[in-house]
Amino acid sequence: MKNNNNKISLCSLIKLAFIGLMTSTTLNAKILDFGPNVLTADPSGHVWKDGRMYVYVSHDIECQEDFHMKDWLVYSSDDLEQWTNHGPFMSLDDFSWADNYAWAPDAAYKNGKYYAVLPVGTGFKDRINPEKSTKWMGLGMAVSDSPTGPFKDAIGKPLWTKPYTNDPSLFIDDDGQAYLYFHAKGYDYHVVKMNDDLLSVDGEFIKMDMGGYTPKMEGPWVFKRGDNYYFTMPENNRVLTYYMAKSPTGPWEYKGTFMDQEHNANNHHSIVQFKGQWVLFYHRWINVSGSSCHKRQRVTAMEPITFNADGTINKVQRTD
Ligand code: FUB
Repeated sequence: MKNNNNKISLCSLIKLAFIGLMTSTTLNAKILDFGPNVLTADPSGHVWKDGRMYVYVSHDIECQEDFHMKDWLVYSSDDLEQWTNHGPFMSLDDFSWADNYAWAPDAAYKNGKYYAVLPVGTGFKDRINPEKSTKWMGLGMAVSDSPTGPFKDAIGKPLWTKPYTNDPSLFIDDDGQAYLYFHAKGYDYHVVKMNDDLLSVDGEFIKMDMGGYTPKMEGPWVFKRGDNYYFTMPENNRVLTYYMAKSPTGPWEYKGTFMDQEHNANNHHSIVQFKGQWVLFYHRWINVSGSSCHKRQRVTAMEPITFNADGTINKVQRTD
């Protein structure tokens, strides 16, 4: 009996050491060098079947007064050190029904095709007199044979027109079922199932049980690790917080903050596993060297992210 116990504890120790090795932090946290004066935000990281990391980003304009962006960029890497610039994978010109607000992209791979879900809009947001605003946003669905494009607007119209929607997160579960989470005033914390073609929705919006806590948010990101599902978000658009659940539609249990806010400015992130290491992509607001702009601008950054034995996320400190 004693011997058996000893064996078990030795086994456990070896297992723990192995898990420790598997989860050890080798990633260098950094601001990603996407080339001189390239300003990017809202990173959506994905590892596709070739094993490379692809990061789809919004493309900020130098010293922009508002978020009137025009196109999206994609970068890829085999080591998270050297990044290949694949250029814009789509722009507003590719949508006949939208002419502004090329905002936070997401992407998915299904049935041999790559999909991009892209928030775009029309009209004007009057920040001084909001009642005069005419701005509207919806989700475009684009498809390509390659992860880097060219992508084509696959339905020639928004996925839906009401509610006004942006910041999509497209999650595909192990059984192939796709779920679309998004930011939409009055519809945050809803999810909709996608049909197998990823170009149409299957059923109604599902209002999720968030355990009674539904603060203002945008930019949700959903992922799965082991048998835990994570619904993560910039709470109040700034602090990265999360919920956990045993199903992609909840019920969700709020777990708190994993990254504090910086400069009282928005954040937008994604979390993805790459070669055994979990990675947090997010954006920072910094004074960009070589730029003539005298205010902080957005750049994509990454940090390693680690988990406790119970699946909870350890708090991430921004690396200077
Ligand atoms: O980049 C435009 C908007 O700013 C995004 O959609 C939000 O998540 C925020 O990052």
